[in-house]
Amino acid sequence: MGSVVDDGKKEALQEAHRSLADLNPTVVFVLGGPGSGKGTQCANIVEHFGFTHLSAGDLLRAEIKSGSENGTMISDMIKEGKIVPSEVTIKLLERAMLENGNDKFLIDGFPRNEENRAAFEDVTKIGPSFVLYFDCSEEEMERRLLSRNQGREDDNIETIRKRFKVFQESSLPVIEYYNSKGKVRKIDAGRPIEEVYESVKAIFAPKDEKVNGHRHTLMECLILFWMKWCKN
Ligand code: UP5
Ligand code: MG
Repeated sequence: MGSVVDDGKKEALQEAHRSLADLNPTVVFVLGGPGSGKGTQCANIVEHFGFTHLSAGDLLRAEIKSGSENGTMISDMIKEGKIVPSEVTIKLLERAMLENGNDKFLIDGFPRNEENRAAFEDVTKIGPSFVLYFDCSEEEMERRLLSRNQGREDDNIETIRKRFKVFQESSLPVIEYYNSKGKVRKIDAGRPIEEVYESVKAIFAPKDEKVNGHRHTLMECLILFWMKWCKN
């Protein structure tokens, strides 16, 4: 039998899962190797398309700073480039989504392995609308990370190499999984920031504004059909 505190925690968690399922938000997973530009491009998308950006890495770093009971474990894992247990990350993502109240989220840097992916879908009952995948060479990503200078503990050459290995071995299979479901939108992220964003924009822009500047709306099609019909 669990303690009263444990039972209380369990109930609160179940309540969070239910509320999130009721909210049924639109979710886009933003994936790509370390330094591929996920955070940079998410900031652009937020500005123009009304999404809320949730970086799983930022949430974990905030959890360390808050002095939570999991802080030391998270910090040790990030220093080693390892993937923090799904339970911890999903709880942080759920809480951030519920507190925010928007119904459109960019989830950046998650899911990072098959277990993350399956657990998120199982717990939240939410699947992504699509997956934005920033494809970039390791050489370019390494250059970017080593010149970032934001004091991140994992931006040293030893940890960067470990992060690359984990991305290859654990995260790429997640992208392949979603690719097999036709959900991946792959972007060449090795180009300058503005060029990458042009490709990103084309994916998020409403279909009516896409394709050589003009595509007829349903109403325009009906009017054109009616005019043609009247002529005949
Ligand atoms: N930059 C960006 N785009 C550029 C461009 N096109 N041309 C030139 N420069 C460009 O960009 C990195 C740097 O490159 C910046 O200086 C930027 O100006 C420049 P950024 O947008 O920050 O890239 P991003 O892909 O977000 O890189 P980041 O380092 O954040 O990626 P990671 O996936 O490694 O980091 P994250 O914070 O997601 O995770 C860190 C760790 O947390 C993981 O290794 C893991 O240990 C842990 N974690 C989990 O365990 N579980 C999770 O679910 C998430 C994280
Ligand atoms: Mg980032």
